[in-house]
Amino acid sequence: MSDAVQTQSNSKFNKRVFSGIQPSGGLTLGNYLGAVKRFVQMQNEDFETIYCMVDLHAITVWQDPARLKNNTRELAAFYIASGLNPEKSILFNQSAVSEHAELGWMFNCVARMGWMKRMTQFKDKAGKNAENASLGLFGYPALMAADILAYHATHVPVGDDQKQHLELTRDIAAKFNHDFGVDFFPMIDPVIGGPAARVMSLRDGSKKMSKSDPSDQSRINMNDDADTIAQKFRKAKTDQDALPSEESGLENRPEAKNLISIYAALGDQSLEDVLSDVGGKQFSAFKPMLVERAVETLSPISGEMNRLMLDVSEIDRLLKRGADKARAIAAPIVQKTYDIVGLLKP
Ligand code: AQP
Repeated sequence: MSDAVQTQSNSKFNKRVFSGIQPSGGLTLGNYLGAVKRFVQMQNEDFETIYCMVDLHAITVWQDPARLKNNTRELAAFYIASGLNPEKSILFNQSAVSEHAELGWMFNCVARMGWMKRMTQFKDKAGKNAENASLGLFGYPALMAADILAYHATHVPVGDDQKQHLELTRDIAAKFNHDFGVDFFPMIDPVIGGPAARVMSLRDGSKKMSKSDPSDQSRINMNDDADTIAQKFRKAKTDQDALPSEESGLENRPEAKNLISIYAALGDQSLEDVLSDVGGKQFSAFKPMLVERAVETLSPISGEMNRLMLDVSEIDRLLKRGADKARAIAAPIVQKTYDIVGLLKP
């Protein structure tokens, strides 16, 4: 679809942001820099913002039930501790608003098998055992499209790994609008970019930092203490050379690029600015600077998360209020979708 058509099609929609994170246990610096930091920025700009704990996505792989509940509350605490304000943003868990699952089903009937088969995340997550993966994991991107489009959201901030899923969301919206002859769902704008769009593993600069990586040394967890953060960065894989003064000098140096990118993102700097400061330094001099910046940012967040987790009934209360607000937006949109599709729903 051309940009002109896209703008015209979206002009009737309010500027509304939707995004989410799975409460599948363990939050990483990748989730913070790639997603939540941007969630906070957009909350403080000219957008209506809706942020979700996508628990229905989490159960596409096995979750221990008691832990899932705890992880959902912990993710809510992470959002709030990172700067999301429940008075400004709508914060809630996905399963509390049944419109997600309802629209997800309708989108299962719009999305094509061939589209789903091309999703690299399914291939990565299912691995060699795809026959044994859940049907939910395969259909995940259709539910993700429903999460976004149930709110007629226009902007979706995510890490780079979600780009393909957002393209599929646009495909689903376009096919739905075309098949039913309507201009009902917006063509979303992915909000991806900046130095931390893809934070890489500390052990292997070609792999994404991920909460499910078997090596805890590969990631900074949001609840790591200062000593652990220092020890992980000290041991992070690097090369022998000094840091370059220009971005072109980071080519074919994925580990160096990753550490510089993390440092830049933590300090809201561009790669260029950072390199003009640290170019020529050895890693032994740069890593302590990185540790200091990381601890300065992460320690207050993890301290506040721990404090919030002392009162889970307050978190539950906030989530319920968020779900009520979310439902008030999604319900009429999903009701109208039933009508467009021809389903009788009084
Ligand atoms: N390494 C990363 N760099 C940048 N952004 C990242 N995100 C995750 N990892 C990175 C972004 O965080 C948001 C929520 O991700 P998620 O937890 O719902 O799912 P995920 O992308 O599958 O994250 P993980 O850590 O890789 O989980 P597992 O290990 O369970 O698969 C998204 O916006 C994502 O881009």
